[in-house]
Amino acid sequence: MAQLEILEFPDTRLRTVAKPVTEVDDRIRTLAADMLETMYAAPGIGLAASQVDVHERVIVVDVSEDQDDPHVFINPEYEKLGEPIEYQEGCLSVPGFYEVVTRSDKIKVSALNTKGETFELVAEGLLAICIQHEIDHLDGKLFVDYLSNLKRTRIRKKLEKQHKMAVS
Ligand code: GNR
Ligand code: NI
Repeated sequence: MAQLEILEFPDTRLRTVAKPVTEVDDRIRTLAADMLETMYAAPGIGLAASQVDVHERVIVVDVSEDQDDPHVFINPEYEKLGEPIEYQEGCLSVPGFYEVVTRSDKIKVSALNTKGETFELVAEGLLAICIQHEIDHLDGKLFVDYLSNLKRTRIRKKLEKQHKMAVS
């Protein structure tokens, strides 16, 4: 097991569109385990491979209070089922900023599990929100993309300043 480094906005690598996984093998299982370790350590409720600079379609999620209900989704796809819901989101790649984003409150997800088997899941509430946030990452999209240009630019400038401070 290993903890991985999380890329931060406005790193352009976060804009890479991830490729489908063609074979669920030990390399992918190790990636998923390392992503879960990284997510729990952060701590966060989800993580996409894009955030650790691996541009393959793998996400991990655990929205349980005790952080004991890990989900791994490989090549996830979803269909919106519910109503729009507003929720204040954060992102490990945009540390320290929280803004309201509108998502679907219910989705049907299909994906592969770590054995390479297809499964389907109807997700609601925070789990649905988190899965949509993670699949956005696989498409090179961040929650700040839903904000006004003004808000996004302010966040970018603050993070760029912090990044400069951290290296000098
Ligand atoms: O830890 C996280 N919390 C969160 C809160 C509201 C909506 C989405 C999230 S996901 C985020 C972890 C993360 O950045 N995943 O990509
Ligand atoms: Ni995120």
